[in-house]
Parts: sequence; C-alpha cells; structure tokens
Amino acid sequence: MKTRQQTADRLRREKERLAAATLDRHFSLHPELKRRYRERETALYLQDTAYHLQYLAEAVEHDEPELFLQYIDWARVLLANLGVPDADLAVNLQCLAAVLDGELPVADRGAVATILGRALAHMSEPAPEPPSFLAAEEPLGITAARFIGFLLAGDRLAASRLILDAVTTGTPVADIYEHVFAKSQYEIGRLWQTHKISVAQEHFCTAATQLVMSQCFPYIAAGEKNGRTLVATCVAGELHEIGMRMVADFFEMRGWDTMFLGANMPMAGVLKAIADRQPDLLAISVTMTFHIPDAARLIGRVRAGAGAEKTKILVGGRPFNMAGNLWKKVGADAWAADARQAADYGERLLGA
Ligand code: B12
Repeated sequence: MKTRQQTADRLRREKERLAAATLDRHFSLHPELKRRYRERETALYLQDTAYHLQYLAEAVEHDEPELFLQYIDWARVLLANLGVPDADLAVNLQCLAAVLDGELPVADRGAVATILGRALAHMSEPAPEPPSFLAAEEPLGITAARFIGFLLAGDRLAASRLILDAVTTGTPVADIYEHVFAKSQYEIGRLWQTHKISVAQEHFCTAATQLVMSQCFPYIAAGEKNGRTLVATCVAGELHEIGMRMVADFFEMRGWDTMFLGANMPMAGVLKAIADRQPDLLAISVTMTFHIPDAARLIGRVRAGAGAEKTKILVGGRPFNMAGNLWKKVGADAWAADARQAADYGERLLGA
C-alpha cells in the first residue's frame, strides 16, 4: 500500500519529466511525427501525457484501474474529434509504458504495466461514440430536449419559462433536477467532447442552468425544517459545482438546513465552517480524478480536528461513480451515485 502511494506520488511529482521522456521515445521511434509536430502539437502532447500520468497515479494508488481505463476511453473520443488518430495515442501509451518500466521501483512496475496493458487492449476495438444522454421516452425527456434546445439557441428566457411553467403546474423540482438539469449538463459535456459545441456555448449553457436552478430555489426551501445540518463543498481546485449544489438542494427539499460552499473551496475555509457549525453531515464533491488526494486530505483533517466528532462524511462525483470502492479508500463514511440517493443515504447514516 505504502509503495503504491510512493509510486503515485512520484508519477504526480515527475509528470513533466516523464512526459518529456515519453515524447523523446515517441520521436525516436517515429521520426515522421517529429517532422509533423510544431510547437503547439508538442506542447499539447506533453500536456496530455502529463494528464495520463495524473489519472494513472490515482488508479495505481487506490488500486482502481477503472479510473485510468475510463479516462482513456474518454480521451480517445476527445482526441479523435480533434484529429488525433487512435494509433498515435496507442504509441504514446506504449512509449509511456516503456519509460515507466525503466523508471519505477521493481515492486510497482507490475501494477502500472497491467493497467497500461489493459488500456492498450481496450484500444484494439474502435472507440465507442458516446450516445446522447437525452431520449424522448425517458421521464421529462421532451422537456429536457426543449430546455437544451433553448439554451443552445441562446434563449435563456424561454428556458426559464419552460421550467417555471412546469414547476408551477406541479412537476416536482426534484424531477426537473434529475431528468432535465443533470441530463442536459451531461449532454452539453458530450457535445463539447465531440467538438459539436464551443467552450463558450458550454459556459453559457452552464451559467444559464445555474440561473434557472436559482429560480427554483423558493420552491424547494419552503418546507418544514427537520433540525439536521449539512455542509456541502467542492475540494480546492475543483470547478465543477452543479453536482454538489444539486445534492445540497435535495437535502434542503427534505428539510435539512444546508450550507453549500460551491466550487474551489480552500481546505482551511471548510475546516472553519465545520468547526463553527458542527454539522451532522459533510458532503464532499470531486469531479476531476486528480482531485481525489484533496478529498482524502480534507477528510483526514476533519477527522483529526476537534469539533467534528459527530459529523459524518459523504462523498460523491464522477470518480466515485467509476470506482465503487474508492469512497472507503479516502476515508468517507458513505458514497452515493446521485442526488436522490445522497439524500437517502445521508438520512440513513444519521439513523433518520
Ligand atoms: C459544466 C462543466 C464544466 C464547467 C463547470 C462550471 C461550474 N460552475 O460547475 C467548467 C467550464 C469550469 C469545466 C471545466 C473543466 N472541465 Co468540465 N464539465 C462540465 C460538464 C459539461 C457538466 C458538469 C455538470 O454540471 N454535471 C451535472 C451534474 C449534476 O453531474 P455530476 O457533477 O456528475 O453530479 C452528480 C453525481 O456525480 C453526484 N454527485 C456529485 N457530487 C456529489 C457529492 C456527493 C457528496 C454525493 C453523494 C454525490 C455527488 O450527484 C450529482 C447529481 O446527481 C461536464 C460533463 C459531465 N459529464 O458532467 C464536464 C466534464 C466533467 N469536464 C471535463 C473537463 C475535461 C474539464 C476541464 C479539464 C476542461 C479544460 N480543458 O479546462 C476543466 C477542469 C476544471 C477543474 N479544474 O475542475 C470532462 C472530464 C473528463 C474526465 N476524463 O475527467 C467532462 C466529463 C466533459 C466531457 N464530456 O468531456 N467544466
């Protein structure tokens, strides 16, 4: 366990140097690539390889290969849509495997080689084109399609009216969150990944969705309070906040008093909020796999500090949904896959 952690730390710490060694090896095996690559392509190659190393580090440290395998599935789609063929990525991974085989302590070469080997084996099949997250036959499927259609057309007012009409005519806000907002955000991500929308469109849709979520707030926070308290936060560096916000709002709908701290929260600030409020539950969200160490560190500090003895810790977000046992490895009390389940498990954790 200790060696895995040391190896992972080394992959993280030396990612730039290891990426440069991988590029050198790739160029020496394929001199035509060196002729093709300008400054920009070279910089992107180094950046992507450093990303591979960060995801690999998490997979190795926690013994969760899926964290790397699903990342490579994702990277193949992204790169293919940017004109980088699968074959180039495969050689990149082979070169990375050779560099690491020469660099790592003998005890950990096996674990790394197995994960990289599995990723390369996956690549013998064509990359699956990610399917749409929207379908008319799904609950609120037509509303979700209309909502995203308005956002992609730049019409926030129509998107807002669509949702407020649904809410005032009896559609539960929880259903709107689950079937409209979450699905349309995943779809926006797919459209960005496959190069069908721009970064600006993705930012616009996300900001507009947050606007409409805020308009729903008076409908969710109006019920009786149950005396339970929640602090909900994203770790430092983590910019994806909608998932955590949704989870916090589901607790609010069930009568909890919630304090949602949003994205990129400094650890010291979270610790202070916990000491001040002594909540029943701390909810921590991670989307980018390379933020897992920040969640583990935060949990360690909360457990070690005074004033949080009664606070239970629930984690969630993309990497926890990929690796079903990761929550235990970061020291949490529980994990839930989505907002509805989070509220169920939170209540169960407290024996409510
Ligand atoms: C919007 C968005 C952004 C916005 C976020 C703005 C904001 N204010 O939140 C911005 C532009 C900042 C952004 C940046 C980046 N993003 Co982004 N982003 C997205 C997008 C499109 C939507 C995220 C979202 O709102 N999802 C909707 C919510 C509801 O889903 P969720 O987060 O999964 O949450 C649910 C569950 O996971 C769970 N849950 C979540 N948290 C918690 C916590 C607890 C305690 C519990 C119990 C449960 C739980 O419950 C939630 C509700 O059901 C996703 C696509 C996607 N598939 O999610 C990409 C996505 C996550 N981003 C991606 C990437 C690559 C990036 C960048 C690296 C891009 C770049 N080159 O800069 C940066 C990294 C930034 C960082 N350091 O954090 C990739 C990640 C791929 C990967 N392999 O890791 C994705 C998947 C896009 C894609 N399809 O390619 N992004």
